[in-house]
Amino acid sequence: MSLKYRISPGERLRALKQLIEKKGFVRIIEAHNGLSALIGEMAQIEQDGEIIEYDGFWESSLTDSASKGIPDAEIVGTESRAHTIDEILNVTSKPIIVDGDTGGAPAQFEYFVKRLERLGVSAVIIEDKIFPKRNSLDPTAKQTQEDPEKFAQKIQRGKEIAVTDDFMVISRIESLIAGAGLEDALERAECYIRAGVDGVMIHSKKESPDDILSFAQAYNSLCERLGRRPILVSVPTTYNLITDRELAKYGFNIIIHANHLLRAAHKSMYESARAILMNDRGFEAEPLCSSVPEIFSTVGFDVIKEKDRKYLREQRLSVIIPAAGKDPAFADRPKSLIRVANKPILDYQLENIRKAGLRKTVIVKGHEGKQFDKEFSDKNLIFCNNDHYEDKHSLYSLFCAEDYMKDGFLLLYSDILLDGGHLQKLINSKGDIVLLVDSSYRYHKHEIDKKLDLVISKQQRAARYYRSLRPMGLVEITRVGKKIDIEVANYEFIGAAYFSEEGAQIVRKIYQDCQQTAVGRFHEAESFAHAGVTDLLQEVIDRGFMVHGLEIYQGWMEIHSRKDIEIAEQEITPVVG
Ligand code: SPV
Ligand code: MG
Repeated sequence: MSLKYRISPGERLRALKQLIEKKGFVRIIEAHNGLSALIGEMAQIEQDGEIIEYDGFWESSLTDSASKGIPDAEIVGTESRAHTIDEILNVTSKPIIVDGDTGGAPAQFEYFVKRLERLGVSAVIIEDKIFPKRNSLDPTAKQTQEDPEKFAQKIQRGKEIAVTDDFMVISRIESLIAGAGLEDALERAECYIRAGVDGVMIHSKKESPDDILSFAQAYNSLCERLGRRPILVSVPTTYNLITDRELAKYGFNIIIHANHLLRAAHKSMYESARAILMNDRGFEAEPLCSSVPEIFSTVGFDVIKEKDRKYLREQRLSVIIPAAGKDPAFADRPKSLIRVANKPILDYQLENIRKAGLRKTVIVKGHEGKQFDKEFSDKNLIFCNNDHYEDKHSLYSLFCAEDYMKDGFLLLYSDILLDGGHLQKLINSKGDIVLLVDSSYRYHKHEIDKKLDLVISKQQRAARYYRSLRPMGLVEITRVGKKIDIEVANYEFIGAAYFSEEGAQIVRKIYQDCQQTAVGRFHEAESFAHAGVTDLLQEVIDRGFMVHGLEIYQGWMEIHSRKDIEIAEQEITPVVG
């Protein structure tokens, strides 16, 4: 899902300070490449009804080097480190703290600070050792500390380069690692605080947290004396029995789990590699590995596939507008060409169809069909003729465009104006036959001057017209038609419906079947030949197929009278916006 996590560099940079202020302490997980960072971004547990996750990343020198097969001794250069940092930033949204090793020479550190801040990194931690440092967890490596005054100067130079107050330069005190003791650590802390550092990391490789807890207590007193308390950072790799919350109680504000994802990967990789050799096949290694679909899902391959499908579907999907009928109120033209604010309704519809990403529009013409040729001959539309518009009804008209239904279609009545977003939601809804239904028909209809297409849903939701945070949802439809009692209905079908490839196949098959077999009344129609679209939909439901309703309660209007036109003209901006 790597495309999902997006944030501007500035916003991400600020987030670390904000989180510390809000929560008191933050939990940070190591990342050494895009994949480990995605795992750190997504990892979540629920505990006592609370979601717990990591607050950000530690771009570790140990794990960045190790993942390249190189020792942690300032051998991997700045360019390579910047590349890893960028890889992590590229796929995540949480703040990042970079392990700056010794920071190199002061001038190198200045350039590094400039670069990190520009990228959106929130903090850099540099350790008070002499270049080239050796990893602090090695029990036998020689650890040489830098002169504190010289180190303080490097901190100052870094601080001067940062352009925002949000970017933090944190000093890492190595006195406990180098065996110089608590006193030395505290003296250095004072020196670095006076130099303007934003935080102090106290490191230890002991299994007991006693030393760093003593430091934390003395640090709090020191800061009280100095009148400023830079945040305090701990890396509990070796003293790992103490919990993050306990460390926070001692005053630690940033707790870094510095190498676990790399060590976990290393172990599984090693064991899997051996398991294949030992068994001469991959089967035994499987339990040690994530599945390929899990990897696909983490990196967002499934999202790409879904988008490919969506765009392909949108390209192939036809919009069918049956516009053959004659409306007595506007007898001189097809309904599509009724003008609202000087523009035919069809123009508004085409604009929304385009916004929804759909390409193919099919118009079924009949009454005064020639008028389309004058106005719409150059608009890349497909026309079908309904020569029986005077004696047949909407179902027949729709099926005049049957040739364009195969890849799925969107049915749009010719006399409705609606918000483009509704079409987009309709074609993205997760149903095969989905009608756009309005839950506010009882309140909104200015004059109920025609029989409405009403809908009863399985889920009995009260009709509503008020605003609600409840997301637009799909409801299952049990009845649809004009003869439903308005008091019993839950919705009005507004005249826009989506049929997926499968949905289109279902309605076509049932239509063809009914053509052969239907006798006498057909639902609300006197015969199948005179059926409306809703009669076929009821037949689909009665045959056991699922028809859904996607609820809306505003952002559309039906044009039936001159009064409707007046209302639409007053509201035209929000209606088509
Ligand atoms: C790192 O993760 O690279 C660190 C922490 O600097 S430690 O390895 O404990 O020194
Ligand atoms: Mg390091």
